[in-house]
Amino acid sequence: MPFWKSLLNDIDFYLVTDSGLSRKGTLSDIKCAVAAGCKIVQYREKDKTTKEMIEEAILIRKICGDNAIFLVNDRIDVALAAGADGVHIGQDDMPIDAARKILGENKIIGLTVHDTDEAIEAERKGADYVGFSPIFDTTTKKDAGMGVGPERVQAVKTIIDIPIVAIGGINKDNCVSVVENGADGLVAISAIVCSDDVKRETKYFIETIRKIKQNS
Ligand code: 3NM
Repeated sequence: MPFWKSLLNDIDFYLVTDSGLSRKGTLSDIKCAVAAGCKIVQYREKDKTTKEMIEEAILIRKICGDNAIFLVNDRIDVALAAGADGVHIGQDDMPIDAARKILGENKIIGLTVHDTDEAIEAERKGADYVGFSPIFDTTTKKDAGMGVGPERVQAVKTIIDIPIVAIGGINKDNCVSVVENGADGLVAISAIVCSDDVKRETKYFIETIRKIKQNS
């Protein structure tokens, strides 16, 4: 069984990288987040060449080791070249069935969904988890649209069995409501990479999520 199966079923905090927003650099962010206990990292890079991405992804693979799941946003080629554990894809990227053909059964495919119909379809087509978005307004992804609010997580959570992580505008002030509404995990970019202490902020999210889950 791949090491990531148990990590994915016990998900809490999930870091997505952003080299444009990062204060200390993507590799530093990942090192600090993994040291704080982050168990899933998605390398999301829009401005680098394929060669640069593969070189960086190989380093990320080493940092994550068997302690954190390592996914690549969108780029199946980069994921395979670097030995990543899988990919995260959007509704307009390569369809899941095509991605599965390339990646095989032992890699993770996560899909962004915006409503219950897309979530049902994602599960039916074999996604390993869904990223439900955007929960709150965000400036990190310009075309994300308006936040739908944390209450909408409940509707998605009740109709699918695969894990659901929530993304979009999540920060320390609003994260509790998202978990209380049923998110298995929380994803944040700016709340982590814009901070001057990635380790501290990551720990805060992990502990907060765990506490809410324990009490529910
Ligand atoms: N995808 P932050 S929102 C990468 O709605 C991404 O699909 C989104 O960044 C979507 O935590 C988003 O800084 C950015 O708001 C999330």
